[in-house]
Amino acid sequence: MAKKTNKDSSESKKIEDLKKDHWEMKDTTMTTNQGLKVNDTNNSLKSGERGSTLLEDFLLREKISHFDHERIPERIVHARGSAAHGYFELSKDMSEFTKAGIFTDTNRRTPVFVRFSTVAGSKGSPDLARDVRGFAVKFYTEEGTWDLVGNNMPIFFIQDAMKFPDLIHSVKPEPNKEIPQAASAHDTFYDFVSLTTETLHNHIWAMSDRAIPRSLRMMEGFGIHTFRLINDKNESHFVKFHWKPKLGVHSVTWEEAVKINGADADFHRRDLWDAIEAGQFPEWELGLQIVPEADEHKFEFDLLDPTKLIPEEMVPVTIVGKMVLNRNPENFFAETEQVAFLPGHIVPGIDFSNDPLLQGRLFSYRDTQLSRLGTPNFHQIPINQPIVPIHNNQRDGQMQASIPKGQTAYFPNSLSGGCPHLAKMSEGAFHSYEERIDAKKIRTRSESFSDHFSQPALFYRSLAPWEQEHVAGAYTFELGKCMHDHIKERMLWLIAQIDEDLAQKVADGLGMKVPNNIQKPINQAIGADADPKKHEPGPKKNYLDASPALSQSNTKFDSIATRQVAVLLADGFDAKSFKAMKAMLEKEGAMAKLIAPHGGTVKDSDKNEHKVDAAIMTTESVLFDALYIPDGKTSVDALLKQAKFIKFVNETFKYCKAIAADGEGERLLKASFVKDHMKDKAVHVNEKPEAFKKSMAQHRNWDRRSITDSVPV
Ligand code: HDE
Repeated sequence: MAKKTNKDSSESKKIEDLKKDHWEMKDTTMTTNQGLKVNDTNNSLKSGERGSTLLEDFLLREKISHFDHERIPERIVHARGSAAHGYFELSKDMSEFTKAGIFTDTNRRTPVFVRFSTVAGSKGSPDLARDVRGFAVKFYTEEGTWDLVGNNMPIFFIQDAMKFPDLIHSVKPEPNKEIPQAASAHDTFYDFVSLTTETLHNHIWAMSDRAIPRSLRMMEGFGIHTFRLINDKNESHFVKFHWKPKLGVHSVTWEEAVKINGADADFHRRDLWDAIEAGQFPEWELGLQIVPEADEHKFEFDLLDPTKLIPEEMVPVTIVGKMVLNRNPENFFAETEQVAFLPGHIVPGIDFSNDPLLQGRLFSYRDTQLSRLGTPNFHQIPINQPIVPIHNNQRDGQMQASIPKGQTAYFPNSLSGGCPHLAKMSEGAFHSYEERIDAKKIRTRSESFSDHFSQPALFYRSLAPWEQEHVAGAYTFELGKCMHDHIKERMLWLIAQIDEDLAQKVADGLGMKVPNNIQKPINQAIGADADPKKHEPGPKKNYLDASPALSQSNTKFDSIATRQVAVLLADGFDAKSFKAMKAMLEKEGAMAKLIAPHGGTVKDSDKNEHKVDAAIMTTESVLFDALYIPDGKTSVDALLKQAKFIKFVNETFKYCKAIAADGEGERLLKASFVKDHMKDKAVHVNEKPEAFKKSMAQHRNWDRRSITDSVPV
């Protein structure tokens, strides 16, 4: 049993640990890396005022040479990321299932560092790519570091680690022309997907709104694989990990995503940073789905197959604690770039399952850090150091940053009194779960992994009509970007195995027919001598009509906290109506952002000055959640003079967001597409701020979507 700890001191342990490595600019004098004081960092040493630069100039050489080596290789996947510090706090003692201190000690706050990422794009790619999001959590526990390296979707594209390079090579830019960047909409990806039917479940999730989150703070996270929990009697239960965001799961539309990428390529990164700086700390609950070992074979799918989820309606998610992110990193490179997550970092009480994807990951992550960070000593980088001391006989290597003392570096020894000595399990040592194994050594895929259509169909059936339309739109867009008809036909045939109506909609959009006697794209994830019939995905099964937990229409709609409201105004806007709206927004934790014809300040009707957050030419409506136009004749007259304000209104309406106007503000609505839709339930003219709040909390008014195609923006 882990020792009980004090909440506040345990939370700050990693922060204190990192402080040892901080340094400040304040009150410092410039020096070289050797501590020599520098008196000119602007001019190189020359032979005469206009003469050649001297090789002797060690100040120039040190500065330029360091700069020359400032970059390290970007991550081969998940290169684009943003991270934050915080803590995890347990609310429910889970010692019945696990001996892990993090799940048994409700007095503890475990420090965490969390990195979110897109998968396919390069480090500088835009945030709103249609992609899976990485959701990697490093828990600095009292028993050593535990990394839960997950994604924002509960399943993965492939079943065996052996396929990972193929998957990633197919989605990355095509190797001859290095196009397209951060996009799956191209031939090689669909060539691979259509020949590898196990990808279809994760693929349909990637076509859903989950792949274009409104915010990193508004997405779920999943450990994906089935893991094990081990209690102090050494009993094992299977477990899946779920992160549930406090603000609910919300997304933008694809058209918005495309525009956001142009207007603010750092949209998600900025949103995470700003929320934390504003004290609006992102928060998730951690839930566990626990399955007793005895129930392993009770499901229609294999628990070891990472392309399958366990519907929450079949095994409920037990909430055991919460995670809060309350501090931005001090330095992007030192922390966010150099952090190294390894699924192989576990602690006593948690263990692996035989999921063949997880097993391969246990190798890959350490391997990749060796070339990315350049040394086996990457655990010594401050962000990667555990909060507990390390003692072993590993020595040397590039960038050894500690100075191990003493004569010995081997075990057993007597010269150092046998130290570091071994720990017993009763002292908290790790001991692998003693799983019984009696099997042939064999290179194959289990036949229990062969059902590839049932869960994509369950997912699609569980979505609300507006979500289904977005999925159809996404397939149509992506396949529309492919050049080869035979690839599109194979995809249409496969989509029809998931849902015929969906396939028909996509085919209509592509101007093609759903093929019915195509040569079946047999599952090719088998060896050359294997019997394809044994691995062919059978027709979809229906073991659950719908799983409401999969639909974003069943998420939380109870808050407008952290939502960004564009307030369109100019000099002379009405102080009273603005004040009432602003008071409501502030009370609810939403942000009013003033957008005016120019930067600087604007004056209200009482001659008070207000700081403008953005001049209209520097911003776009897609960066906001809702729109408000206060009363005031001169203000609205000024807005009407710039067509971009009308575009702003049209676009806000098109993407189904809430709109409010007071008094003269109505004139701007009447000058826009909204004029014929003033009765829309999320358009509020001269109503109480509370009404606007209710519409905003709904995230979008999807009832509007039948008319939005005709909005001309
Ligand atoms: Fe990863 N993955 N992955 N992955 N992955 C990496 O490790 C890999 C997989 C995930 O913010 C790499 O440090 C293989 C599943 C995240 O730093 C690399 C396989 C899941 C991150 C790697 C998978 C993930 C990575 C690249 C198939 C969700 C970013 C850089 C067996 C459960 C972590 C790095 C961060 C990063 C390999 C599949 C999540 C190359 C071989 C499934 C969130 O090691």
